[in-house]
This record gives sequence, C-alpha cells and structure tokens, in this order.
Amino acid sequence: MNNDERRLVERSVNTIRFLAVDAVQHANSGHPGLPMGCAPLAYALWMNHLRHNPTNPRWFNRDRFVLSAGHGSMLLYALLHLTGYDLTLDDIRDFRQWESKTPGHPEFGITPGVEVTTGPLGQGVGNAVGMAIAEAYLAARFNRPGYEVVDHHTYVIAGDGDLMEGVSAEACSLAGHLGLGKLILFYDDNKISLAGATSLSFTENVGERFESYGWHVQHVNDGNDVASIDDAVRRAKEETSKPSLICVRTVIGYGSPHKQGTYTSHGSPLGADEVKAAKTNLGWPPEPAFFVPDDVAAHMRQAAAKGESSESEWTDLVDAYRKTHAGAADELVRMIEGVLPDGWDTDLPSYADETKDLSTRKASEAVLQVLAQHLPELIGGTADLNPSTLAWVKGFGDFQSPRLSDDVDRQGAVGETWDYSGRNIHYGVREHAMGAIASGMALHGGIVPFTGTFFTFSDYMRPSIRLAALMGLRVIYVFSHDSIGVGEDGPTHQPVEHLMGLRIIPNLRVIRPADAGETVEAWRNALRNLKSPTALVFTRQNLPILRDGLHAAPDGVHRGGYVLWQSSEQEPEVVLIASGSEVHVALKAGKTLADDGIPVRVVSLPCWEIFDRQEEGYRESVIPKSVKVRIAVEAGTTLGWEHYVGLDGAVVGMDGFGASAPASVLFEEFGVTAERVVAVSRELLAR
Ligand SMILES: Cc1ncc(C[n+]2csc(CCOP(=O)(O)OP(=O)(O)O)c2C)c(N)n1
Repeated sequence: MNNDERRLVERSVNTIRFLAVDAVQHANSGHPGLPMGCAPLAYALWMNHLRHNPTNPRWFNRDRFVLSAGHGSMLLYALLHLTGYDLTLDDIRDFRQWESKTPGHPEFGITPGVEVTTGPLGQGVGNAVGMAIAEAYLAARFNRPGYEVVDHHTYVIAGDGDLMEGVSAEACSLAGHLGLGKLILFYDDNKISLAGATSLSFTENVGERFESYGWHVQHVNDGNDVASIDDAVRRAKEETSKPSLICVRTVIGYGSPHKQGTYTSHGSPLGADEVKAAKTNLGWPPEPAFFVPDDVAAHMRQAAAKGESSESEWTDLVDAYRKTHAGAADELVRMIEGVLPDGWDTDLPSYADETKDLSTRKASEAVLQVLAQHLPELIGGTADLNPSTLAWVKGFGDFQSPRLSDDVDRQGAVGETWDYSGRNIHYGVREHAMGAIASGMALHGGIVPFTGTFFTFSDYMRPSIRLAALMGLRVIYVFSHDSIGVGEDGPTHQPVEHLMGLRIIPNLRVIRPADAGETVEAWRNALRNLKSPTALVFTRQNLPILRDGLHAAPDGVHRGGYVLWQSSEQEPEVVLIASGSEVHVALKAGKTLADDGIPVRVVSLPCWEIFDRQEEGYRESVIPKSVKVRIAVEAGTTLGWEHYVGLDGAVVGMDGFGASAPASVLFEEFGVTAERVVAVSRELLAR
C-alpha cells in the first residue's frame, strides 16, 4: 500500500467513526464508543473480504454479517451508507427517530442490509452460528463438483457483553463441536463494558476458552492496524475445519481525548466540545457534521460494483448448474423463496377413524416424519430430548462435522448420514443457543427450522423466541410435556405459567392441540405461517381421539378456536372453553351437564393469537357474549382467561406449582377435573 492509499484508508475509517459520532450527537442518544474503536476492523472486513451486493441486499450467496453488539448500530449504518446500500445521509441524520430506517439497534426488515435484529447481547452470536449451520447444510445438499452454488462466510462482531452472555458460550461450544469453518467471529476486546472496566467482572482468557471449544484463535494487538486485521481474516478463511475467533485489541471511543478507553464513551453522546476535540485530534474537520469526503465516498462505493459482479458471476454459475442439475436447481430456488412444494401436505396422517388414545407428542412425531419426506428445508433437533419430545426426522441422518473421527460413539444417532447433509441437529443441553440458532437458520433462508425441548424449559429459550417473534421468522418450536400431566418428575418439570407467558409475546402463535387430529392441523398451520414463529405445545400423556363423528373437524385450528361439540341445536347456557388435554375434561363435564338437561357448548381453543385475529362475527359465533356462564379449563395459570370468560365467568386451572405424583392424581388433587367444572358451572348457573 502506498502512502496515498494508506491515507485513503485512514480517511475512510475516520469517516465511519465520525458519521457515528455525529449521528449519536445529533440524536442526543446512542453509543459512539464501539464504532470509534471498531471502525478499522469493520473497514478491513467490509472492503477487503465481505462478499455482498449493496444493490441487492437479499442476494442469496452473500456473506452474512451480524453485528451482535447491536448497540454499536451506527457502525453498521455508516458501512451500509458508504458502501452503497439504500441508506442515505438523511437516513443517518434521522438516527433513532420515529419511523426512520436507522433505529437505535439494528432491526431486521427495516434497514436494507441489516441481516438480523440485535441488541440483547449474545443473541447475534447464536444467530450467526445458525446462519453458518444453514450454509453448511445447503452446501452439503446442493453443491456439486464445479458448482459451489452455496458458498459463503458468516462474520460476526461481538463485544465483551456478547461473550459474557451464556447464550454465546452455548452457541460457540456447539459451533466448535460442529467445526463450522466458515464462521468468523471478531471479538472487540476493548476491556470496557457499559458500567466500567471488564476487570470488574470478566477476566477469563477468552482466546483459551475458544481454543478449548475447538476454535481457531488469533490475536491482533492493535485494533487500528488494518493490515494485520486483514491478514487475520485471510488466515481465518484458510482454516476451513474450525470456526475462527479473531481477538482484536481495540480502544473504545478511540480518538476522543477525554473519553477514549473509558466507559463514558460507551453509551452517551460525546458532547459538542468533545466531538470537536476528537475530530481535531484525528485530523478531521470539525465542520460540517456528517462529512463524507468525495474520495472516500467514491472509494467505498466501489463495493456496489464489486458486489454486482459477484452476484452476476453467481447467477451465471446457477444458470450452468440448472442445465446439468435441473432438479436440484429448482429445489434450491424453491427453498430460497420459502415456498412449500405442491402436495407437501397431501399425505399427512388422518386420525378420523383412529380409536386408540395417543399423546400429541407422538402424533407430532408421525406428522413430522411425513413432512420431512416432502420438505428438505425442514431441519432441526432438540436439546438432548429427542426420545422424549420426539422432535426428530428419522432416517435423515445427523448434522455433524464430516471431519469428526469415524470411531466416535454414535449412540443416539438418528440415521446413517453423519455430515452436514444430516437433518437432525444435536443441540446438546443448550436450549438458549438452540433458540438463537434456529432464528439464524430462518434468517439465512432456505431452511424451516424446528427445535424441541420440554415445555417448562421454554423459559430457557424465551429471549430468542421473543426476538424471532419481533423479526417475524418462521421457526417452529416443539414443546412436549405441557402440564402437570408430566406427572412424577414434579413441579420443576411441570409448566404452569408457560402457556400464558408465551401467549403474551406479540406475533407468536402458541398452539396447544387437543388430540392427534388437531396436531396435524397445528403443524400445517405452523408451516404455512411465513411471518411468525409457532410454539407447538404437546402432551406427554395419551389423549383420546376426538374424531368420532360427534365432533367438529380439526381444521377449526386454522381459526384458532371453534365449536367442537354442542349438546343440542338449542342456544347454550354454558360455554366451556379449553385447550389441549383439558378439552377432554371440558367434554366430559359438558356431557354430564347435558345429561341434566342443560344446553352446553364446548369450544376447543388451541391458539389465542389466531382466534383473536378472526373477524368479530366469527368470534361471537364461537364464544357468544350473551352466554354469561363461560368457563375456561386449562391446567395452567388462570390469569388472562378473563379475556374470554369475562368477569361473570370462571376458570378451572392452576395458580400454584404442581407436585411430584402420578398425573391422574395431580389432576384430581389440583381440581382440574370434569366434576369440578360441573360444580363450577352449576354455581354460576345458580347465581
Ligand atoms: C442481554 C443484555 N443485557 C444488557 C444489555 C445492556 N447493555 C448494552 S451494551 C452493554 C455493555 C456491553 O459491553 P461491550 O460488549 O464491551 O460493549 P462496548 O462497551 O465495548 O461498547 C450492556 C450491559 C443488553 N443490551 N443486552
């Protein structure tokens, strides 16, 4: 590099720094420290390595970039603007304002080029592992000699906060095991977090920790040394059998004479005087704000032309691939578009004539095996609970590093295949990372991920579920063992507040089917649902089959709730509303009341989120306001059911924790029984 080139790089780096500084100052809120420290690193990555196309942010084979340290959003916005994405200087001036394209933390779907919503620390690292898994799977499935149609890296910038969080430890431990060689993580090692120095709380040797995970680890001692960072990325790319960590020693708030290297530059504007001092210190004109020198603009904008040509090379490759591997090409395109193939759900099991009791987890297993035959995009796994949740795709092999030695113990493997084309991911006991990884796979595209664990451990995944809902991702969470029906394992394993706890997350569909037939429809619904995640909540215990000609068809699931059974044509005096296993309790109670001549209706309400979106006329036709005796039955928290039963109604549920005993005893002892529902109905009728 000659001196002119070196100066241009330095000016580019300072442009990134001061766009961030000015935007934060202008908004009077935000985080200038990270962009100031990471600008050289980001420059080296984005200008010399990242294969992306600013004019088409959705180009499928682009490298993925995740700013896990989402508070440093202005770093990303500056890069997007300067490399030619559809993000103007005015957008940057609008940082953190109402309806701007530059929200406080990066948000998927709002800003072109933002791959993922980040901000809750650690999540982005998990998402990136998911993207790398998606890439590895699709590459293994679709690439042919001479046709590397899926071939990209996933890059992440993570700070101390990200690496302190457990979710990143879980995810990186798994990434090391899986040997995800195209995952490259930068550790912004600036020794400062929000409230002070990392010496207060984070003194482990991060590099050694990652080495023990099986990562390739490098150190760059000067975060301003673009050439060294560049070399480190090159070496990281050469290491194809392990994920790479590049620890870069940076200075938070670099350039700010009074704030650099201190937590005061982390999360507040520098202040007008300090902005000026920092600019002067780094030889930058104090005015105007948001200054982008012409030569820097022209230089960094080259990324757009480079990106267009990368994409068009790839398009040519895919065209040639299509000629020789037509079927695979069609399938790849279909999966990228997220469209399900014709006939994907035509041979799902039917339980209309089935008489044997079946748990909904077992029915789910049967459905999943059929879906897996049609949908190669359906891949997933559980947090060490395959044999319990039954969320596996039998015969489709295990997603594992092909480089793991042949003599490893394969107990518990789900098929013969043992490489990146396997479709069962063994997450190990890492629920939180499983949630974040599943989101990363969905974000990557080409994949419909599913996960599995006990419902009570949905708590361990909640932060990732919330973000998936916020991003509107098609992720399917299988949760089994959904109530005190778990039985002997006791209250630690018996969900109580979890149904309500998940229902209150906006844009999450929580579906708790009442039998095998509803389970089929629940899966169908989850797959059709492109814009939100779905939690499928299944029983451990067997349930009767409802399809005996006396009950309405289970496709009512697609309306969230429906009239399952009614004692007669007569307007009901009692409406019993239930989900899952308690639908059977409600039915039994309903029949007792009917025998006494009381007209009763039983509503199966597997999904509130869907039901509440139905037009009012439909909702009213299922749960009429005029019927005052409305009783909800669910072996979970009662709080919230007023929504349907009103102040005149009642709820038969659980307001404390469960206990260790056989399930049938627990339902009796906690009073989630037909007898109780009958008694409560009579009380209300007598009022
Ligand atoms: C899960 C979570 N906890 C807390 C926060 C609040 N928070 C934002 S940044 C930050 C400190 C992060 O430190 P570091 O990663 O070193 O970032 P830097 O100070 O280098 O910008 C904290 C605690 C958060 N965003 N997410």
